[in-house]
Amino acid sequence: MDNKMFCFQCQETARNYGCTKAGVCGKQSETSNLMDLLIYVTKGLSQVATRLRGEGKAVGLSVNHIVTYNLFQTITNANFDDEQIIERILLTIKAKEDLLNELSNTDGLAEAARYADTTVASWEEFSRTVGVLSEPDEDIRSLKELITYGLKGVAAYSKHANNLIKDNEELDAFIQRALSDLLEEKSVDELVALTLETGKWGVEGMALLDGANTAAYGNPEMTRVKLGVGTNPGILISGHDLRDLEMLLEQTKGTGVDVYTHSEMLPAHYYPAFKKYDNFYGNYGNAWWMQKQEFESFNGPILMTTNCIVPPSASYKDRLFTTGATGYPGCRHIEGGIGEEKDFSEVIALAKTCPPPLQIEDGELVGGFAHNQVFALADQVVEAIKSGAIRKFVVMGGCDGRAKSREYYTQFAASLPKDTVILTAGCAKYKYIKLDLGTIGGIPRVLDAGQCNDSYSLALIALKLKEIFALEDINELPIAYNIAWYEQKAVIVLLALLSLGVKNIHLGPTLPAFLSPNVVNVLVENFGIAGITNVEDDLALMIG
Ligand code: SF4
Ligand code: SF3
Repeated sequence: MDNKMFCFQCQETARNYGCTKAGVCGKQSETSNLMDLLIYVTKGLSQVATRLRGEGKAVGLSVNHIVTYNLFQTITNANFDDEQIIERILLTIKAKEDLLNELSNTDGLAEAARYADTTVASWEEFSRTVGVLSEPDEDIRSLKELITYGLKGVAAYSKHANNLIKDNEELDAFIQRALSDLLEEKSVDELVALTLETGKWGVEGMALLDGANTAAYGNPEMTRVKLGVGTNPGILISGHDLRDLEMLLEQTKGTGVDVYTHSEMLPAHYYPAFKKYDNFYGNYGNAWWMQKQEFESFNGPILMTTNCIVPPSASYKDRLFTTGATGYPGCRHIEGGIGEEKDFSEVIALAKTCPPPLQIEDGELVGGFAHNQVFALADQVVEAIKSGAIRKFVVMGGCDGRAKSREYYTQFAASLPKDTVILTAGCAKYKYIKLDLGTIGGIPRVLDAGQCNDSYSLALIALKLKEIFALEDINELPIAYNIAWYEQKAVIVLLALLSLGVKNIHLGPTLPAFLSPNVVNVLVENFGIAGITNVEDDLALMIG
């Protein structure tokens, strides 16, 4: 088949097989092919950097930041702007050539580490030879892509930590070693081992970000977040980057412009440091995929700090701004690297000319149950488990998405027995967080830890309960896992849970297209991974 592109990295991939003409997400084939080339040259840079470390030579932070930024830029719905991707490919080749000059032994380097063609016109044809399908063996391809997507996820998390001037150079060295390994011939067993190692480093990446966020903004605490709107014009901020939010709040102070969160930025309200801003109004709307109608009715400018961007309608495209690794052609991009103060004056000036947001709902929701807050409630929680008031926890974190089949998660949450508690993180929560599922002894039945990276908190909570109940195995806890996935951050969350020994995770609404039947078998046999069926049967299976 003569594909114009090939991408199968997300849950919404065409026919649960692969996007071959254009992405269901709106990614054009040219962009997809450029991204394949960007990953290729990033692997090349990583191989040279890994070799240099092997020779005992230092690799600068700037190289680490190039690698993680590039991986982040290729995550689903992060960047649609060919010009930005071309710029990254050129910059990566240049950085690699500079490092190559420092390397003593260049024997046996992969072609990607030698690739130095900066003639943009020649890339389209070449990029088609280095994409996903360039690996002919289905199982090797499956594992290599699984690892690549996990690395994209952990790269995104470490990028947010970097923005708060926190780095874990061992994690960066791992990311680069793994990318370099993906250029080599590897056996299935070696790649399975590398997959688990990627999960272990996923835990480290989430820990790095958790440490960075809490050091800068305090520990999330139980918080009521307004869902309605005020009378001032507003700016809607989406994505995961808390440093961008902090700069925006500082710059909007006293301007008469309110700031609202959308989708994955909702948990910012749970941090003590952001509560001091009077103009930090509340949350507007739902998960990423509802942005077309919600950005339209919001009326004011929207700032995307990370994925997920949906190709914008003309009605609000001139109000959509990108920053960081995100980009969309024709939308204004706010520049600013690590440690630099971004200038949001253009966004604020536009907001002042806009009418206030149109109210689409009212009331409030409750969240802020990251590890510190749950540990503070530990006595209550343990007592509720011992007394039988809480029979089971269900981890329902991950992503939301467009597919109608995801209504399953709303029904599943609503049908759970009243003595069960949902632990969540990520935008999957929008499927049930507004259902008003009540409380058990004052403990809400939906405990939202935060963004998808705050799945780290869910792991810490599980480990804490294991310690309190003196259990040998994390799987003896009364916790079921019913996780929804969409993009690559959910992949690293999954790998992180596997590396912590969590078994019997249910993954939906479909199993990833990039998992070959044999790789699925490995996951089933070793980790008890399963898909979902229907609410009734899954409730019987998971809750009993
Ligand atoms: Fe298709 Fe998903 Fe890739 Fe977009 S990110 S091109 S929808 S597989
Ligand atoms: Fe992902 Fe868009 Fe929801 Fe962080 S970023 S979870 S889908």
